[in-house]
Amino acid sequence: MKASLITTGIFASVVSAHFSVTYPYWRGNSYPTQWTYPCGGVIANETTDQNRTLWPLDGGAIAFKPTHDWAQTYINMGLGANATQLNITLVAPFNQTSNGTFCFPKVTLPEGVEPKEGDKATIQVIQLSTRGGALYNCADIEFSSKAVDPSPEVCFNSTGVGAQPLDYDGPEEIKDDDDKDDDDKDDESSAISVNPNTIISVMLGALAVAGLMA
Ligand SMILES: [Cu+2]
Repeated sequence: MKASLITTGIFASVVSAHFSVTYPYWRGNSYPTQWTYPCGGVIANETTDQNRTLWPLDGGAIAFKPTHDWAQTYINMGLGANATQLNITLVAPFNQTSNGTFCFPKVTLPEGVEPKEGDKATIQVIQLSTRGGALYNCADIEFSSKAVDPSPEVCFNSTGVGAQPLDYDGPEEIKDDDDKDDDDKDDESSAISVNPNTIISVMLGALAVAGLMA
């Protein structure tokens, strides 16, 4: 009896956790099957295509709502109307901390990715949670010059949420480091500043401002 109660408790916490993608609006509710690669078990079809969002040609906002205290987070993209290869990194991996709404106001496209008006793509958000479970969500987009930025009610960063880049600086960047710099705090800030994805720095800056205001 005790065992079954514990099992029920675990099951309930798994179902109530997970995350949603609020902008671009996700392909569909994936909560029951969110661990299924590549899009949380939500298969693209005519109905889910109604959730496709117009997104700027040079990149746009991405917002999601995690419910785990922390999760390693990856944001990728695949090109095409029904992309199965989601192998373009949009945001360098980071550790999401605390809960609420996360928003990257402007995720730019990597060099060489130059979509044309009307091209379609899928954005994939992956979260690796506390126990190692991988959770997936997709949001389908159409690149368009008519895309409108989400409202501040949709794209914002909740008080207390954070994003710490998962850095691997690599040999080249270690060479660039100042060897005389022994201060831990300085090391931390330089790790953020050398991260190739400035979006995260921008986000951290925004969060710092939000923290000062709170
Ligand atoms: Cu969960």
